[in-house]
Amino acid sequence: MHRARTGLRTSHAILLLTLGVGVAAWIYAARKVDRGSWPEFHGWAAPVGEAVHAETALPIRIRRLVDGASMVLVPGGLFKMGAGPDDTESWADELPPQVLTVSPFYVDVHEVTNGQFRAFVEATGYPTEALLEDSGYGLAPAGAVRMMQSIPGLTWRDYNACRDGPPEDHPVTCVTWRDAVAYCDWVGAALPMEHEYEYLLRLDVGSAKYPWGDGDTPPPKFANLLDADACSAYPAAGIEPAAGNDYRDGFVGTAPVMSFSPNSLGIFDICGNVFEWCAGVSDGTTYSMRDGAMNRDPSLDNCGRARGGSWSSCREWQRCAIRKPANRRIVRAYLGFRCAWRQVKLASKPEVPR
Ligand SMILES: [Ca+2]
Repeated sequence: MHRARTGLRTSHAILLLTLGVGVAAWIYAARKVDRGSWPEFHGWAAPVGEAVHAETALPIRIRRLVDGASMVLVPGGLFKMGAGPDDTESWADELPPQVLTVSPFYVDVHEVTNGQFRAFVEATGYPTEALLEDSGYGLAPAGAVRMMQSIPGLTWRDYNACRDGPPEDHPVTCVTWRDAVAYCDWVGAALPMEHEYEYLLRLDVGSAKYPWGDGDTPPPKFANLLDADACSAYPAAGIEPAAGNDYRDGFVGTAPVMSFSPNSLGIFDICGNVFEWCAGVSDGTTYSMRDGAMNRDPSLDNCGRARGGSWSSCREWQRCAIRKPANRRIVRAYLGFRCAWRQVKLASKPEVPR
Protein backbone atom coordinates (compact mmCIF):
# COMPACT_ATOMS: atom_id res chain seq x y z
CA MET A 1 0.00 0.00 0.00
CA HIS A 2 2.77 2.38 1.01
CA ARG A 3 4.75 1.40 -2.10
CA ALA A 4 1.64 2.02 -4.25
CA ARG A 5 1.16 5.50 -2.80
CA THR A 6 4.82 6.31 -3.34
CA GLY A 7 4.49 5.19 -6.95
CA LEU A 8 1.39 7.35 -7.35
CA ARG A 9 3.21 10.40 -5.94
CA THR A 10 6.15 9.72 -8.24
CA SER A 11 3.94 9.46 -11.30
CA HIS A 12 2.15 12.69 -10.29
CA ALA A 13 5.47 14.42 -9.87
CA ILE A 14 6.64 13.23 -13.28
CA LEU A 15 3.35 14.36 -14.81
CA LEU A 16 3.59 17.80 -13.20
CA LEU A 17 7.24 18.11 -14.20
CA THR A 18 6.38 17.17 -17.77
CA LEU A 19 3.53 19.68 -17.78
CA GLY A 20 5.80 22.36 -16.33
CA VAL A 21 8.48 21.75 -18.90
CA GLY A 22 5.84 21.73 -21.60
CA VAL A 23 4.35 25.05 -20.45
CA ALA A 24 7.80 26.64 -20.18
CA ALA A 25 8.69 25.41 -23.66
CA TRP A 26 5.39 26.76 -24.98
CA ILE A 27 6.01 30.17 -23.38
CA TYR A 28 9.53 30.28 -24.78
CA ALA A 29 8.30 29.22 -28.22
CA ALA A 30 5.52 31.81 -28.07
CA ARG A 31 8.05 34.51 -27.24
CA LYS A 32 10.23 33.35 -30.08
CA VAL A 33 7.33 33.26 -32.49
CA ASP A 34 6.20 36.67 -31.26
CA ARG A 35 9.64 38.13 -31.91
CA GLY A 36 10.08 36.44 -35.23
CA SER A 37 6.64 37.22 -36.55
CA TRP A 38 6.57 40.85 -35.41
CA PRO A 39 7.05 42.43 -38.83
CA GLU A 40 4.65 40.03 -40.52
CA PHE A 41 2.09 40.60 -37.78
CA HIS A 42 2.08 44.32 -38.37
CA GLY A 43 2.52 43.91 -42.09
CA TRP A 44 4.17 47.22 -42.78
CA ALA A 45 7.64 47.21 -41.26
CA ALA A 46 10.63 44.95 -40.71
CA PRO A 47 13.35 45.02 -38.05
CA VAL A 48 16.69 46.54 -38.97
CA GLY A 49 19.57 44.56 -37.45
CA GLU A 50 19.45 42.39 -34.36
CA ALA A 51 19.28 45.03 -31.60
CA VAL A 52 16.18 44.76 -29.42
CA HIS A 53 14.87 46.75 -26.47
CA ALA A 54 15.89 44.91 -23.29
CA GLU A 55 12.52 45.07 -21.52
CA THR A 56 10.27 44.18 -24.42
CA ALA A 57 12.36 42.45 -27.05
CA LEU A 58 10.98 44.90 -29.60
CA PRO A 59 13.40 45.94 -32.36
CA ILE A 60 15.28 49.17 -31.72
CA ARG A 61 15.02 50.05 -35.39
CA ILE A 62 12.45 49.18 -37.99
CA ARG A 63 12.09 49.99 -41.67
CA ARG A 64 8.71 50.78 -43.17
CA LEU A 65 7.91 48.62 -46.18
CA VAL A 66 5.90 51.27 -48.04
CA ASP A 67 8.49 54.05 -48.23
CA GLY A 68 11.63 52.45 -46.82
CA ALA A 69 11.91 54.97 -43.97
CA SER A 70 13.85 53.99 -40.85
CA MET A 71 12.15 54.43 -37.49
CA VAL A 72 13.73 54.16 -34.06
CA LEU A 73 12.09 53.03 -30.83
CA VAL A 74 11.63 55.77 -28.23
CA PRO A 75 11.15 53.91 -24.93
CA GLY A 76 9.52 56.98 -23.35
CA GLY A 77 9.09 57.85 -19.68
CA LEU A 78 8.39 60.88 -17.52
CA PHE A 79 9.60 64.34 -18.47
CA LYS A 80 8.83 67.94 -17.68
CA MET A 81 7.10 69.74 -20.55
CA GLY A 82 6.96 73.51 -20.82
CA ALA A 83 9.12 76.56 -20.21
CA GLY A 84 11.34 76.73 -17.15
CA PRO A 85 11.05 79.51 -14.50
CA ASP A 86 14.15 81.30 -15.83
CA ASP A 87 12.88 81.47 -19.40
CA THR A 88 11.95 85.13 -19.90
CA GLU A 89 10.74 84.46 -23.45
CA SER A 90 8.08 81.92 -22.52
CA TRP A 91 4.58 82.22 -23.93
CA ALA A 92 1.41 81.64 -21.93
CA ASP A 93 0.73 78.37 -23.71
CA GLU A 94 4.04 76.94 -22.48
CA LEU A 95 3.04 77.35 -18.86
CA PRO A 96 2.84 75.97 -16.32
CA PRO A 97 5.53 73.34 -16.85
CA GLN A 98 4.15 69.93 -16.02
CA VAL A 99 5.40 66.39 -15.73
CA LEU A 100 3.95 64.18 -18.44
CA THR A 101 4.33 60.54 -19.32
CA VAL A 102 5.46 59.72 -22.81
CA SER A 103 4.36 56.27 -23.88
CA PRO A 104 6.76 54.29 -26.04
CA PHE A 105 6.59 55.05 -29.74
CA TYR A 106 8.56 54.76 -32.94
CA VAL A 107 9.64 57.89 -34.80
CA ASP A 108 11.34 58.53 -38.14
CA VAL A 109 15.11 58.80 -37.99
CA HIS A 110 14.92 61.81 -40.33
CA GLU A 111 12.38 64.20 -41.77
CA VAL A 112 10.32 62.96 -44.73
CA THR A 113 12.28 63.91 -47.84
CA ASN A 114 11.27 65.30 -51.21
CA GLY A 115 12.15 61.91 -52.70
CA GLN A 116 9.83 60.07 -50.33
CA PHE A 117 7.04 62.58 -50.85
CA ARG A 118 7.48 62.37 -54.64
CA ALA A 119 7.06 58.58 -54.44
CA PHE A 120 3.88 59.08 -52.41
CA VAL A 121 2.38 61.50 -54.94
CA GLU A 122 3.34 59.28 -57.87
CA ALA A 123 1.97 56.13 -56.21
CA THR A 124 -1.33 57.60 -55.10
CA GLY A 125 -2.01 60.56 -57.35
CA TYR A 126 -2.65 62.57 -54.21
CA PRO A 127 -3.45 66.20 -55.08
CA THR A 128 -1.70 68.14 -52.35
CA GLU A 129 -3.76 70.70 -50.52
CA ALA A 130 -0.94 73.14 -51.19
CA LEU A 131 -2.06 73.17 -54.84
CA LEU A 132 -5.36 74.66 -53.72
CA GLU A 133 -3.87 77.32 -51.51
CA ASP A 134 -2.33 80.66 -52.30
CA SER A 135 -0.69 81.03 -48.93
CA GLY A 136 2.82 80.09 -49.94
CA TYR A 137 5.91 81.72 -48.50
CA GLY A 138 9.30 80.79 -49.90
CA LEU A 139 12.88 81.93 -49.74
CA ALA A 140 13.36 85.30 -51.46
CA PRO A 141 16.32 85.91 -53.79
CA ALA A 142 19.51 86.93 -51.98
CA GLY A 143 19.61 90.67 -51.33
CA ALA A 144 15.85 91.03 -51.10
CA VAL A 145 14.35 93.28 -48.45
CA ARG A 146 12.87 90.28 -46.64
CA MET A 147 14.18 86.75 -46.40
CA MET A 148 10.81 85.17 -47.09
CA GLN A 149 8.36 86.29 -49.72
CA SER A 150 4.80 85.47 -50.70
CA ILE A 151 4.73 83.15 -53.70
CA PRO A 152 1.25 82.23 -54.93
CA GLY A 153 0.98 78.64 -56.09
CA LEU A 154 4.02 77.50 -54.14
CA THR A 155 4.04 73.71 -53.66
CA TRP A 156 6.41 71.02 -52.40
CA ARG A 157 7.87 70.77 -55.91
CA ASP A 158 9.34 74.28 -55.60
CA TYR A 159 12.53 73.90 -53.61
CA ASN A 160 12.82 77.07 -51.55
CA ALA A 161 10.96 78.78 -54.35
CA CYS A 162 13.84 78.22 -56.80
CA ARG A 163 11.49 76.26 -59.05
CA ASP A 164 14.29 74.08 -60.34
CA GLY A 165 13.15 70.86 -58.72
CA PRO A 166 13.52 69.84 -55.11
CA PRO A 167 16.62 67.84 -54.13
CA GLU A 168 15.57 64.31 -53.27
CA ASP A 169 17.48 64.21 -49.98
CA HIS A 170 16.22 67.50 -48.54
CA PRO A 171 13.18 67.54 -46.25
CA VAL A 172 9.92 68.10 -48.08
CA THR A 173 8.48 71.55 -47.39
CA CYS A 174 5.48 73.58 -48.51
CA VAL A 175 3.11 70.84 -47.38
CA THR A 176 -0.01 71.62 -45.38
CA TRP A 177 -0.98 69.74 -42.24
CA ARG A 178 -3.43 67.61 -44.21
CA ASP A 179 -0.76 66.85 -46.84
CA ALA A 180 1.47 65.60 -44.04
CA VAL A 181 -1.34 63.53 -42.54
CA ALA A 182 -2.12 62.05 -45.98
CA TYR A 183 1.47 60.86 -46.27
CA CYS A 184 1.34 59.38 -42.77
CA ASP A 185 -1.88 57.57 -43.68
CA TRP A 186 -0.19 56.15 -46.77
CA VAL A 187 2.59 54.56 -44.75
CA GLY A 188 0.33 53.49 -41.85
CA ALA A 189 1.80 55.97 -39.36
CA ALA A 190 0.82 59.32 -37.85
CA LEU A 191 2.30 62.69 -36.98
CA PRO A 192 4.12 62.97 -33.64
CA MET A 193 2.20 64.45 -30.73
CA GLU A 194 3.53 67.73 -29.37
CA HIS A 195 4.59 66.23 -26.06
CA GLU A 196 6.40 63.45 -27.89
CA TYR A 197 8.26 66.03 -29.94
CA GLU A 198 9.22 68.09 -26.89
CA TYR A 199 10.37 64.88 -25.18
CA LEU A 200 12.77 64.33 -28.07
CA LEU A 201 13.98 67.95 -27.93
CA ARG A 202 14.70 67.57 -24.20
CA LEU A 203 16.04 64.04 -24.34
CA ASP A 204 19.68 65.08 -24.01
CA VAL A 205 19.29 68.43 -22.21
CA GLY A 206 16.48 67.94 -19.65
CA SER A 207 14.91 71.24 -18.67
CA ALA A 208 17.40 73.43 -20.58
CA LYS A 209 16.08 76.33 -22.63
CA TYR A 210 17.39 75.17 -26.02
CA PRO A 211 17.89 71.74 -27.57
CA TRP A 212 21.64 72.38 -27.25
CA GLY A 213 21.54 73.51 -23.59
CA ASP A 214 21.01 76.78 -21.73
CA GLY A 215 23.60 78.90 -23.51
CA ASP A 216 22.59 81.16 -26.38
CA THR A 217 25.17 79.66 -28.71
CA PRO A 218 25.02 76.01 -29.79
CA PRO A 219 28.12 73.92 -30.43
CA PRO A 220 29.57 74.32 -33.94
CA LYS A 221 27.60 72.52 -36.63
CA PHE A 222 24.88 71.56 -34.15
CA ALA A 223 21.99 71.91 -36.60
CA ASN A 224 20.72 73.85 -39.60
CA LEU A 225 19.66 77.12 -37.96
CA LEU A 226 19.29 80.75 -39.04
CA ASP A 227 23.02 81.31 -39.22
CA ALA A 228 25.32 84.25 -39.91
CA ASP A 229 25.70 83.49 -43.62
CA ALA A 230 21.94 83.29 -44.10
CA CYS A 231 21.48 86.67 -42.43
CA SER A 232 24.27 88.35 -44.37
CA ALA A 233 22.58 87.27 -47.62
CA TYR A 234 19.73 89.61 -46.69
CA PRO A 235 21.44 92.72 -45.27
CA ALA A 236 18.36 94.90 -45.70
CA ALA A 237 16.14 92.47 -43.79
CA GLY A 238 17.67 93.33 -40.42
CA ILE A 239 17.56 89.76 -39.16
CA GLU A 240 19.92 88.46 -36.51
CA PRO A 241 21.42 84.96 -36.48
CA ALA A 242 19.58 82.59 -34.19
CA ALA A 243 22.77 80.98 -33.05
CA GLY A 244 25.19 83.86 -32.58
CA ASN A 245 27.21 85.94 -35.00
CA ASP A 246 29.92 83.30 -35.37
CA TYR A 247 27.69 80.32 -35.97
CA ARG A 248 27.80 79.02 -39.55
CA ASP A 249 26.19 75.76 -40.60
CA GLY A 250 26.69 76.06 -44.36
CA PHE A 251 23.04 76.27 -45.41
CA VAL A 252 20.83 79.28 -46.14
CA GLY A 253 17.73 77.15 -46.81
CA THR A 254 17.09 73.48 -46.11
CA ALA A 255 19.96 71.02 -45.72
CA PRO A 256 20.01 67.36 -46.80
CA VAL A 257 18.56 65.25 -44.00
CA MET A 258 21.18 63.73 -41.66
CA SER A 259 23.74 66.48 -42.41
CA PHE A 260 24.29 67.09 -38.67
CA SER A 261 24.89 64.87 -35.65
CA PRO A 262 21.87 62.91 -34.34
CA ASN A 263 20.62 62.94 -30.77
CA SER A 264 21.37 60.11 -28.36
CA LEU A 265 18.68 57.89 -29.91
CA GLY A 266 20.10 58.38 -33.39
CA ILE A 267 17.40 60.82 -34.54
CA PHE A 268 18.47 63.59 -36.93
CA ASP A 269 17.33 67.21 -37.23
CA ILE A 270 14.84 67.06 -34.38
CA CYS A 271 16.13 70.61 -33.90
CA GLY A 272 16.51 72.85 -36.93
CA ASN A 273 16.33 72.26 -40.70
CA VAL A 274 12.52 72.49 -40.90
CA PHE A 275 9.71 73.04 -38.43
CA GLU A 276 7.67 69.87 -38.22
CA TRP A 277 3.91 69.51 -38.11
CA CYS A 278 2.54 67.79 -35.03
CA ALA A 279 -0.73 65.91 -34.58
CA GLY A 280 -3.81 67.50 -33.07
CA VAL A 281 -4.94 71.07 -32.91
CA SER A 282 -4.42 73.75 -30.35
CA ASP A 283 -6.77 75.47 -27.96
CA GLY A 284 -4.22 78.23 -27.63
CA THR A 285 -3.70 78.11 -23.89
CA THR A 286 -3.04 74.67 -22.53
CA TYR A 287 -1.60 71.28 -23.37
CA SER A 288 -5.06 69.78 -23.53
CA MET A 289 -4.43 68.71 -27.10
CA ARG A 290 -1.51 66.55 -26.04
CA ASP A 291 -3.51 63.39 -26.52
CA GLY A 292 -4.34 64.42 -30.07
CA ALA A 293 -8.01 64.98 -29.30
CA MET A 294 -9.70 67.53 -31.52
CA ASN A 295 -10.31 70.90 -30.00
CA ARG A 296 -13.88 71.61 -28.92
CA ASP A 297 -13.86 75.16 -30.28
CA PRO A 298 -14.53 74.87 -34.04
CA SER A 299 -13.26 78.39 -34.65
CA LEU A 300 -9.79 77.16 -33.79
CA ASP A 301 -9.92 73.97 -35.80
CA ASN A 302 -7.43 75.25 -38.33
CA CYS A 303 -4.80 76.13 -35.76
CA GLY A 304 -2.11 73.49 -35.67
CA ARG A 305 1.28 73.35 -34.04
CA ALA A 306 4.76 72.87 -35.38
CA ARG A 307 7.89 72.04 -33.42
CA GLY A 308 11.65 71.95 -33.61
CA GLY A 309 12.66 75.27 -35.21
CA SER A 310 13.97 75.68 -38.74
CA TRP A 311 16.64 77.19 -40.98
CA SER A 312 14.72 80.50 -40.89
CA SER A 313 13.84 80.69 -37.18
CA CYS A 314 15.13 83.30 -34.80
CA ARG A 315 16.60 82.08 -31.50
CA GLU A 316 13.34 82.41 -29.60
CA TRP A 317 11.74 79.94 -31.98
CA GLN A 318 14.48 77.40 -31.34
CA ARG A 319 13.54 77.02 -27.68
CA CYS A 320 12.45 73.53 -26.55
CA ALA A 321 9.15 74.79 -25.15
CA ILE A 322 8.05 76.95 -28.09
CA ARG A 323 4.81 75.73 -29.68
CA LYS A 324 4.62 77.37 -33.06
CA PRO A 325 0.98 78.05 -33.89
CA ALA A 326 0.23 77.66 -37.56
CA ASN A 327 -2.91 77.61 -39.63
CA ARG A 328 -2.97 74.04 -40.86
CA ARG A 329 -3.41 75.19 -44.47
CA ILE A 330 -0.34 77.37 -44.71
CA VAL A 331 2.41 76.54 -47.19
CA ARG A 332 5.89 77.41 -45.99
CA ALA A 333 9.40 76.64 -47.23
CA TYR A 334 10.45 76.07 -43.61
CA LEU A 335 7.67 73.64 -42.66
CA GLY A 336 7.80 69.86 -43.14
CA PHE A 337 7.18 66.75 -41.04
CA ARG A 338 8.18 63.26 -40.02
CA CYS A 339 6.13 60.21 -39.04
CA ALA A 340 5.53 58.45 -35.73
CA TRP A 341 3.92 55.15 -34.79
CA ARG A 342 2.67 54.57 -31.29
CA GLN A 343 0.71 51.32 -31.24
CA VAL A 344 3.48 49.90 -29.08
CA LYS A 345 2.68 47.97 -25.95
CA LEU A 346 5.65 48.29 -23.64
CA ALA A 347 5.92 48.26 -19.87
CA SER A 348 8.49 51.00 -19.55
CA LYS A 349 9.85 52.11 -16.21
CA PRO A 350 9.19 55.76 -15.39
CA GLU A 351 12.35 57.81 -15.15
CA VAL A 352 12.95 60.66 -12.77
CA PRO A 353 12.80 63.92 -14.75
CA ARG A 354 15.90 66.06 -14.62
CA1 LIG B 1 21.35 77.59 -41.76
